[in-house]
Amino acid sequence: MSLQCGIIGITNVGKSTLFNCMSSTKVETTNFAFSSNKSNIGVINVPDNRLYALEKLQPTEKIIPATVEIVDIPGLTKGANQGEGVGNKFLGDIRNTDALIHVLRCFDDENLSHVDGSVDPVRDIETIDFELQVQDVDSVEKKIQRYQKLAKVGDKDAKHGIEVLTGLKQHLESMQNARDYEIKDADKKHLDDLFLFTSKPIIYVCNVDDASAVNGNHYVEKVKETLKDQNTEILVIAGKLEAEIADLEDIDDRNEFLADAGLTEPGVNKLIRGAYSLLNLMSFFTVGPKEIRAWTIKRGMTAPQAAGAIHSDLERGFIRSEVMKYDDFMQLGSEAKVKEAGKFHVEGKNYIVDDGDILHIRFNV
Ligand SMILES: Nc1nc2c(ncn2[C@@H]2O[C@H](COP(=O)(O)OP(=O)(O)OP(=O)(O)O)[C@@H](O)[C@H]2O)c(=O)[nH]1
Ligand SMILES: [Mg+2]
Repeated sequence: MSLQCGIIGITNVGKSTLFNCMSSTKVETTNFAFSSNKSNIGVINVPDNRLYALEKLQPTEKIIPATVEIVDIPGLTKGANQGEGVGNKFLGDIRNTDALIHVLRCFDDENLSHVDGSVDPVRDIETIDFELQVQDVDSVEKKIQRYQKLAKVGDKDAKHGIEVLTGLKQHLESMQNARDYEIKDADKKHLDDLFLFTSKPIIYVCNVDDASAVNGNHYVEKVKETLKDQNTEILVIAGKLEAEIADLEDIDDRNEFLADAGLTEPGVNKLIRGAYSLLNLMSFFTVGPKEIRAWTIKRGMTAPQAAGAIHSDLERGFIRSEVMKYDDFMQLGSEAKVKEAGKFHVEGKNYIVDDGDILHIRFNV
């Protein structure tokens, strides 16, 4: 399942720094604007404490977490839509992603200049949004033109499509994002093939100074105020601090460092889980003495489709799936106890898998 979440933002706001906290492949971070000149993909483990809790009940040889692909994309700048900075080239990389993490500089640092002269995350949101909205208006206009040709020869669906898209165009031109455009489900088909930038689900990350890791700062307050009516999540992460923590080899050192900063887990863990869920992904588990493993599926997938995530043979030859809920297993302590309590289920082809289900697939090929 290669869905990707892209990290976007102005140059020098800490995108690569955050990427490095998540990924074991490291990329260069520098003080220079536009230091990244290509996008980098990281296959990143999704932190899930349930795997370690399961291991306490079922000792195992190895634990294999789910993964998610995150792409570190070089910074955009004003005029990217006209080829300014390194911008244009990377709009294509953003287009290819399925969800976005928008990093905002919310820290002061005299030694690190901001390309637009001052630290102002609200202006930065507007700058990036504008670049993406301009692209989206362009896509929408092109589709309206195609519909106009069809409407001329009497296509009613196209006529209605023009109304929907014209509304969307006005919405974009008033500097709003497609994801906040209210639209009937039946009308979504007019937008679906456009892959608009501003309709991608998004998380904002306020990259703050160490002291603001827990409670944020005045920049974060402004960001929250600006985004209050938008359909999005906002995370506060102290990027530089987290990079130092991620560099520590020893787990006890890391925990001590985190505790000193007032954190119970790295902020990037929340970010990775957020990206996973933004992509509409979730995990089911297989549990045994050889391995305990989290498998990735899209929300709403059936048991045979989930079986297919393990191996295509399991989907093809699917007979049934034995299902235990994670919470039942943890509470009751063993498969036998789950059975005794009548909570062990045998499910067929139409079963929709839940996040955290422990599955055993029966198949025959
Ligand atoms: N003080 C401070 N500096 C930071 C923080 N996060 C990143 N930096 C510094 O900011 C500079 C730029 O960071 P990068 O991660 O390379 O920025 P980027 O957003 O990837 O930049 P481009 O790739 O050029 O778009 C580096 O010198 C980082 O050490 C932070 O939270 N606080
Ligand atoms: Mg970078």
